[in-house]
Amino acid sequence: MKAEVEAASKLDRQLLLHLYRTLLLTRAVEDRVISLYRQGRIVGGVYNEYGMEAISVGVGAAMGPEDVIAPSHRDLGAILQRGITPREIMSQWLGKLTSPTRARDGNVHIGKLEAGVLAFVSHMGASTPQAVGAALAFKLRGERRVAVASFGDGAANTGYIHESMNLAAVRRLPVVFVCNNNQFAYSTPLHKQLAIRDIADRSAAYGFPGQVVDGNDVVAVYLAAREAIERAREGGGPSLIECKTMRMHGHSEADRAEYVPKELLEEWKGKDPILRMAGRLREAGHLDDKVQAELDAEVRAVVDDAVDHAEQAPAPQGPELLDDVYATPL
Ligand SMILES: Cc1ncc(C[n+]2csc(CCOP(=O)(O)OP(=O)(O)O)c2C)c(N)n1
Repeated sequence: MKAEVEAASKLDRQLLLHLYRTLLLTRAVEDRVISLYRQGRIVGGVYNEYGMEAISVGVGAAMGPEDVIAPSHRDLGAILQRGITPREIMSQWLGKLTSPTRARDGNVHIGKLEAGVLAFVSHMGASTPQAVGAALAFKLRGERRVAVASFGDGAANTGYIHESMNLAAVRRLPVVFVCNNNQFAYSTPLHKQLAIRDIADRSAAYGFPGQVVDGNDVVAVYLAAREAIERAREGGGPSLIECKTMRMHGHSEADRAEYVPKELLEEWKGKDPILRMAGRLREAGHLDDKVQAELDAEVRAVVDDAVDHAEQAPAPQGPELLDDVYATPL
């Protein structure tokens, strides 16, 4: 805890409270999505980053306004900070026309180019070449922009990601690879998918820096991401950040995850990123009961508003299905 407080003291109160509020908002949005799903109001699978929020929140906060992210299915904290609103997120889950995909999907396949969010590709690993492609374009155009590629420990073992890392290294591209290592790829535990301890070690084989970060410590993630993003922006090339964490829910909300040892979940419950950040903020004198109550009320109001908005938003009628599928003939 002492080291955490010291690291946090390097950041100003406003930024620390922004990180904390975004952690709270991310969890509140996802809690509501889960309850809507359990009420049968969401069709399809529900995936979330419960207990892993520090990764997407820390990375999202470190990105610049012109940067882009190719997110994974557990990156809501970053997506919210790119300016995709809770209203749009709820519209997406409820399959409404006000969602970024305009009701073409009621799931995590969210993307909005204007916000720098490349649409999530369902095939594990396949989003990463998109980030590398964006980074190549930034470099060729001489733009000081950075692409972030975010993926899980399972996706890390796909060919896509190896090829992406190699190309990024050879061309010294402004891309930051962020791996959320939550110890399971669906039901496959780490020891059945990796023969090494740290995925971060692979970066040395490609020729760029890699580091392991405590993925439940939002300040540690933020500081590592900020350093990597700035290095990339200054022409220093790619890097890999492996954030160690634990998937606290099932792979999706339909998965009871009975294959995960109960003791492991108990152990990680004590490392909850929101409770940890709250403790640190209180210790530094930035948070008390009053500020906490204000934040809770504000976040609840934002989520209530998002659900009301999405419920009242128009649903697709059918003809919209062909919008954006065919080019308009000249
Ligand atoms: C190529 C491919 N194989 C399998 C799947 C089905 N699938 C979706 S998510 C997932 C687990 C991914 O694990 P990981 O990359 O560690 O991410 P996590 O879900 O743990 O965040 C699987 C097997 C898929 N979408 N794409």
